[in-house]
Amino acid sequence: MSQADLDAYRLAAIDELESAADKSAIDAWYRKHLSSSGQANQFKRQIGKLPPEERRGFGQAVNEVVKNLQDIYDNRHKESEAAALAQRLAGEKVDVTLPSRQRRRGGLHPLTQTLREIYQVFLGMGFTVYESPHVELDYFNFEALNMPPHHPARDMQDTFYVNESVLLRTHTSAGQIRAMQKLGPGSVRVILPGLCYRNEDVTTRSEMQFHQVEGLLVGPDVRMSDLKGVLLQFARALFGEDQAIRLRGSYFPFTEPSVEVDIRCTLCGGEGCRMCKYTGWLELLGAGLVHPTVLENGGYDATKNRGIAFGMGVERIVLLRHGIKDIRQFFRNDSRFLANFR
Ligand code: FA5
Repeated sequence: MSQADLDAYRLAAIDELESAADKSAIDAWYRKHLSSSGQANQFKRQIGKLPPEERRGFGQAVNEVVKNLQDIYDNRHKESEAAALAQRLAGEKVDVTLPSRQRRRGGLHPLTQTLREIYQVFLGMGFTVYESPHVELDYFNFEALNMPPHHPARDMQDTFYVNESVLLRTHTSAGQIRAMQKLGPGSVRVILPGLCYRNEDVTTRSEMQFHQVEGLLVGPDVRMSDLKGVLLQFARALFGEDQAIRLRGSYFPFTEPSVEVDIRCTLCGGEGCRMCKYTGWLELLGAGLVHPTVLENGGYDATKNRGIAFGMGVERIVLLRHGIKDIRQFFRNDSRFLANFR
């Protein structure tokens, strides 16, 4: 092993390092030459085999070669790290002058907005929300509500039947008996919201599917004045503090007495206009004292308990609140219509 071999090795190793194209080639070069089992270290092992007078000079020469290669490697390694970083940053370049992309904001459907307000009003009066099935038994939708088979009042609600005993609920009153049976005497103060279905012609005021919110309050001391108080507070919360309501006698098989509840016309303030057909009043909902038969079907002793119940159509309320003329807009999903309510 001579000085000349050492020089030749050094130059070849430097050439090899310069032609290493990327980080992994540089790492491989390091393992081949400078690691403990690398070629440069093998020269050190040769030193002991030389005649004693040559050892020192050759040892120094080997050390210089190893140091020289290590320095060149360190530089090359730093360069390759810097190049990799520069390449990564180039890929992440952000053009801060680009105009931002327009985001299209969504919003709550007007029905959802009003439904949530209705929940808030009744939650504030101590009611809780009770949900009941859309696909319902004839028993809960009609029979338990004092409408046995062939009762003429069934014709008031054109019904989608699934089979003889199963139907799509025509009103949220179908949940009344379920709530009474589930919650037990003394604790029924619930609203029952949700979609109802009727096999009706679709017009500007009627849909085949629409939302109702039912209210039901049962207890030993419940009376008609509670109904009036709850509904007056509700009307004022939704339609303004100076709202008035009016109760008119009506008929539902599941309430006795039954009433229709009107609010003062929101357009003319009661003067009379086309919207209220010059009566000064707009129909809001149906209500009454729960019929004793219905209380008994719900598991209550009708001699000791009374109940108030009401049921409102949410679409009609939203029509009134926003002056919308056509109920069909709600399910058409026209974003131009919906954008008005963001
Ligand atoms: C009922 O459904 C009774 N269950 C309400 C009730 C509950 C009375 C508790 C007494 C005690 P009615 O069929 O009138 O009643 O419907 C109530 C409301 O639902 C209507 O005032 C109306 O706002 C809404 N509604 C009824 N049919 C439709 C329809 N096809 N499209 C949109 N809304 C409707």
